[in-house]
Amino acid sequence: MTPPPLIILTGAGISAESGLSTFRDPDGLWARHRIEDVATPEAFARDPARVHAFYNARRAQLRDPAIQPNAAHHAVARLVAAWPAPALLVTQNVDDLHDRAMPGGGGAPLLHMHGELARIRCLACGEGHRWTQDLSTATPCPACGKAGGLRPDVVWFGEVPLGLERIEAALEDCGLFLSIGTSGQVYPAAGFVAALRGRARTVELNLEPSAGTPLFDEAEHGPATRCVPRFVE
Ligand code: BJW
Repeated sequence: MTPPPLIILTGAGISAESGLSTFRDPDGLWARHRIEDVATPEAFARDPARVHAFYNARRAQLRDPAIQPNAAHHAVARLVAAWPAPALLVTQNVDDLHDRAMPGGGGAPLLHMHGELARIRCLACGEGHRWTQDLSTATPCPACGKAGGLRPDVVWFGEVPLGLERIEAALEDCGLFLSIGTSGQVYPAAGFVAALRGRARTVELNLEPSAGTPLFDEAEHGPATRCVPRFVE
C-alpha cells in the first residue's frame, strides 16, 4: 500500500536537546521575558532596541558552534527525504536546525511558519533579506538604504503565520500527521490535529503530555532524541 501524504509539525522541544530554550517550560524564554515586551508588533513599535536585543542574543546563540542539529532533526530529515508520498515539514521554530539537517539545506519540503532568525524584513520597502548578524535601530536596509525600518522576519502574536495556504492544502490531503516537541498552546498550529480528526493518523511525540494530547490517536512521551529516531526507524 502506498504511504499517505505526511505532515510533520515541530516546535521548540525538538531543539531543546541541541541547547536552545523552549518558550513555556519552567526555564523557557517566557519565564525570562514578557511576551508583551518582545513578541508583539506593539512591543517593537514601542521599544525596537529591546526587541532587537532579544533577537540578537538568540541569533548569536545559533552562531555558537556547540548548537547543532540533534538526532531528532536528523531522523526527521531522513523520514522526509525517504517518504514516497508528498511530505511537508512545518516548523514553528525560527532556528535553522532543520535546515542544517536536511540535504540541500531545507528548501521546498520545509516551511518556517513563524519565520526565521536568519531573515530580516524592511518595513519601509517590504524587502526580505538573509541576515545572521546583530541588528540595531541604525542598521540600513540593504535594498532601500533606509535606517530604522528593519525588523526580525519572525511572526509575533497577532500576526498572520507564513505559508498558511500551502499548509491548508497539505492538511486537506494529509494521511499521517506527526507533532513533535510542541506544547499545543499557540494557534493556528495547535488546531491542526483537530482539523485532521477522523481523516488522518495523528501521532504526538513530546517530552510530556501537551494541551492537545487527548486529540491525538497515539502519543509517545519522552525526549525527542529518543522518541523521534525510534518512531522513524
Ligand atoms: C520536549 C523536549 C525534548 C521540551 N523533547 N519535547 C489573544 C490575542 C492575540 C492573539 C490571540 C489571542 N488569543 C488567541 C490568539 C491567537 C494567538 C495564540 O495562539 N495565542 C495563544 C497563546 C492563546 N496566535 C497568534 O497570534 C498567531 N497568529 C494568528 O493567530 O493569526 C491570526 C490568523 C490565523 C490564521 C489565519 C488568519 C489569521 C501567531 C502566533 C505567533 C507565535 N510566535 C512565537 C514567537 C516566534 C518568534 C520567536 O521565536 O521569538 O512562536 S510565540 C512561540 O510559541 C513561538 C513558537 O513557535 C510558539 C509555539 O511554542 P512551542 O514551539 O510549542 O514551544 P513551547 O515552549 O510552548 O513547548 C515546547 C514543548 O516541547 C513542551 O510541550 C515541552 O514539554 C516539550 N519539550 N523539551 C521533546 N527534549
